[in-house]
Amino acid sequence: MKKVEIVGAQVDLGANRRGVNMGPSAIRFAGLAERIEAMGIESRDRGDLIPMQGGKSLDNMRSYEAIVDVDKRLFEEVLESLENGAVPIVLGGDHSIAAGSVPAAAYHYKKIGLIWIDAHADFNDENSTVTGNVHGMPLSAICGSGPDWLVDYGDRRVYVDPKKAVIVGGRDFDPPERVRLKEAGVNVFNIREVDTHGMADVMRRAIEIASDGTEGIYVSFDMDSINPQDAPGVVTPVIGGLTSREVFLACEMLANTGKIIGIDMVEVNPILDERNKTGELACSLILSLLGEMKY
Ligand SMILES: [Mn+2]
Repeated sequence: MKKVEIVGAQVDLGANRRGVNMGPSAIRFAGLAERIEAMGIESRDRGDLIPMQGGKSLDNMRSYEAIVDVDKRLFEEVLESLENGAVPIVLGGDHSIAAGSVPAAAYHYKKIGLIWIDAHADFNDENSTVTGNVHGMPLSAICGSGPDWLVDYGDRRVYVDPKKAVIVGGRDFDPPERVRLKEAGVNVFNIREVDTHGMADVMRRAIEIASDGTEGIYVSFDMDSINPQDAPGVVTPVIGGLTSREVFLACEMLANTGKIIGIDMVEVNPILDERNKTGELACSLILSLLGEMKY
């Protein structure tokens, strides 16, 4: 990897707890740019996107107008980075921002693999959602299962083939999500697969699926995939998560493929964090995805 471009998305409207809009600062404070430069990778910071004030809301799609607006701007930022020949690194923000970043990569490369490391499936639409929180919908929208208004890029809309999308570390899916995931054909390696077969085996299979017939792999990393003891600063913590060593291994294996075309690092909530522990871990995982090796 020769060149990266960092963009922050200060979005916390997709979740029901505020504060995750400060995630980009927390990850930058952990020394992101300095450590990338130390690896000899050229980096440029494109700054942060800030959501509009107000905007329309519905019970089953909270703050949808502001979220769609910021995702449209993020789409353009990510697309420009890709056109510059860089790997975009998107700092969230809640996971609703992936509906801006991933479709830009799908439009640019046409056929992409997607690895979604997350405790949740984020595979609801406006009918199946219980909470109305848009951060529970992006993967579904990206894969063409709706809500379509979340990925409305006109003639530039390219869905990710759900058969090339892989969820790793899932452990808190809503019952309707399980049905919808199956119908769509998304690949799921839940936490039990990791327990039973180990992260190395799970990632080998996940990478195989996401690389097969694609131009590269987009990695969308939700920090709530990790055990709350290691990553307490997240919006929706779920006990019994991946260990920090397991996620480092996943990132190192992804780096080794040389196929990473874009990265989201989302759901870091500094208000709920302990001395920026989660921000620092998120920063180190990005470095790991870029190929940093300290042993
Ligand atoms: Mn998520």
